[in-house]
Amino acid sequence: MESRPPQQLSDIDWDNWQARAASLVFVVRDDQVLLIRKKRGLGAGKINGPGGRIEPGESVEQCAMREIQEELHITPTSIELLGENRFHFVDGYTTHVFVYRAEDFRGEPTETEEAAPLWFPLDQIPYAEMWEDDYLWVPLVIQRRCFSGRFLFDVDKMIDYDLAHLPTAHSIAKP
Ligand code: 8DG
Repeated sequence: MESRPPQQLSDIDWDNWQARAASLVFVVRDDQVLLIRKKRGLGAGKINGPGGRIEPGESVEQCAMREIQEELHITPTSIELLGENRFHFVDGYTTHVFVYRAEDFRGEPTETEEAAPLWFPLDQIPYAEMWEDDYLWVPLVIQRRCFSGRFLFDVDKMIDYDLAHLPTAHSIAKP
């Protein structure tokens, strides 16, 4: 049976929802955040944190470390899970993004075929050039608060969302 594309979050069967996991890492150091201009993949042209989709056999932390190494040639000294975001696109694409924060790293952020590094002062994060939902939860990453969000997108237009603040990240179930 062909079903109608979802128009709001409540049209989606969240109990049976499945998605490939992905990672995002926000490095926050000296009152600045390290972002990238993404050169290819989903969200190419936008500014985002480094990250990408999980590969078979790796944990979501390994995915986060691999993606930041591939995209910027740096290695965080440690990463802390703060949030999760479930993205559902009306065409049926889904992704479950685990959001990490890092305080420091080894290496020098370097432009690669995938990304160009950009530092921004914490009060000048370029939301107009980021995914439409980011202004809702990136401030929580900066404040080191935990969250869980769900977002419905039509291509790159956000058509519905909810966002819960969490007391800790313990309730976030990783794949
Ligand atoms: P590929 O090699 O398979 O082409 O790509 P990949 O590197 O594995 O994955 P990607 O397509 O680059 O992954 C998409 C990234 O975008 C991933 O880090 C999750 C992130 N992302 C979304 N939606 C949103 C969003 O609404 N806001 C933000 N900030 N990031 C998002 O998928």
